[in-house]
Amino acid sequence: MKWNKLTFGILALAFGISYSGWSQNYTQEQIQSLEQAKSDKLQNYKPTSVQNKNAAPEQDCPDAIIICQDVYFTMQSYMGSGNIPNEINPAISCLDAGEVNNVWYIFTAQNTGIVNFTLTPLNPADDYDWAVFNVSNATCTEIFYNPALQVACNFSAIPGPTGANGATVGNPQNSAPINVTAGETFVINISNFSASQSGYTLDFTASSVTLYDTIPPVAIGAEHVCNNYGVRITLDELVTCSTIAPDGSDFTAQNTSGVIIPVIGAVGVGCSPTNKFTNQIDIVLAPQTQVQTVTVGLQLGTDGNTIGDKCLNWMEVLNQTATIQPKPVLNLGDDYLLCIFGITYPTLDAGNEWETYQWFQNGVAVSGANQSTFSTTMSGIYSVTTNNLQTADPCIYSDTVIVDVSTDYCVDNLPNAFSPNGDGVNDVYLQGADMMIINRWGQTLFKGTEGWDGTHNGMPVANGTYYVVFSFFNSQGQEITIKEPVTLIR
Ligand SMILES: [Ca+2]
Ligand SMILES: [Ca+2]
Ligand SMILES: [Ca+2]
Ligand SMILES: [Ca+2]
Repeated sequence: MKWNKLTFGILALAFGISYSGWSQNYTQEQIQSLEQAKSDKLQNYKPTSVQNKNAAPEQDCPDAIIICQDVYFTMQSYMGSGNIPNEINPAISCLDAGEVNNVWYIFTAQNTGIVNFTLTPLNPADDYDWAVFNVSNATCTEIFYNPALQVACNFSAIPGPTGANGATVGNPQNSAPINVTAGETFVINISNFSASQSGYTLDFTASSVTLYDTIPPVAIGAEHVCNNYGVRITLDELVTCSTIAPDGSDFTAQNTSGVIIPVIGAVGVGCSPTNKFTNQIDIVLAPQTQVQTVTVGLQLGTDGNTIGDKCLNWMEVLNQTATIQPKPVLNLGDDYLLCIFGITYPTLDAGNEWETYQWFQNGVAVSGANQSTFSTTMSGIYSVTTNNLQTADPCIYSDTVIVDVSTDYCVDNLPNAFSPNGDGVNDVYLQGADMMIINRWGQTLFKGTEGWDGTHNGMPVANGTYYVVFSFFNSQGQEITIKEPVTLIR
């Protein structure tokens, strides 16, 4: 039912509603005048929704205030429509102005019964409106498109208390209480059409159902986890990611011999800036080299709490056991920092105990490089990804090594002279180095790795200054050319 001037007038005519006894003692004429004034004002609201810069997160349905108590009181009401300014569609909601100076609440009925609430403005002259949407099987986004989600709504212009409280006789600003089934989830949009900054009280105490959780979370399982090496616990409900201390200090671990195993971190599985709740936590342990049965326990974390559910009911006990596997070690060794003179590129070795291999060069998978070793042919950043699928706990491991080439890595200076006179001393220049020899006019006299014997096309070249040129790629993929003088003296 959409309480606007027209429907109110029709109902008043049809049922001969008496207006005496209304909370604010408005006459029928005053009510009709108020509804008309709101209807007129509405014209100026379109387009109604305004995005405000410093919006509170709860002004958007996905970050609705989770109802965890019976009464909410705020001294200041909300302005604007949040960061998502158009969540309510005036065409399908009774909220004809869409989102206006609004805030969202969310609750899940803990049992079946009736939700009864009243919103009382601090300023009795304020006109608040509201709508309730069933999002048990819908996302916030669907509210805009699916009219079936709205289960109750009130847009009356009559100021003062409003709600789903059953005070409906002659009171267009009130609606019938809402029947809910255990487990159903609803969002409530509270909108201050008056745009005052005065706050309100939102009171659910007359409800016959509990709108919020009062029971601490309980762990219902634990297993070894590989990627965040340690123990993954599963909880009986969603917990708040921000109550999980990243340093793992909410948890303890010890093996069956009573040996304490250091907890070095904790990760909420799936937690992200947009996903604030999880029912699984990885308790990250210091790497172990033996199969062990580990019992994880709970303690007060460095964050000052344990683990809290959505209403911050705090976990009280944790006593879960899991058998953990040794943590495999994948190690490609130290970086290879190669002198440009006489380069021998390394063969990288991941070890042969893994199930599969994939080698990467500068972040790009090398096609067909699926063996335990990989022969590099140039500078770069090399990595390998392996897994240990042969165990019961599949996990992916990777390691990275840098192969870099530079004059910086050369112990000795480049020889700057040689004497190819056949005396067996210093007759060949830089044997083994991949280089080019040019003369002062840029003509190439030699190219190769076998060293230069001071000839060109089989003929000895004259004494004098020549240049050795090295060309290579560094680990950043940049082509580097180095040209140094060499004096030939026979
Ligand atoms: Ca919004
Ligand atoms: Ca109202
Ligand atoms: Ca709970
Ligand atoms: Ca904590």
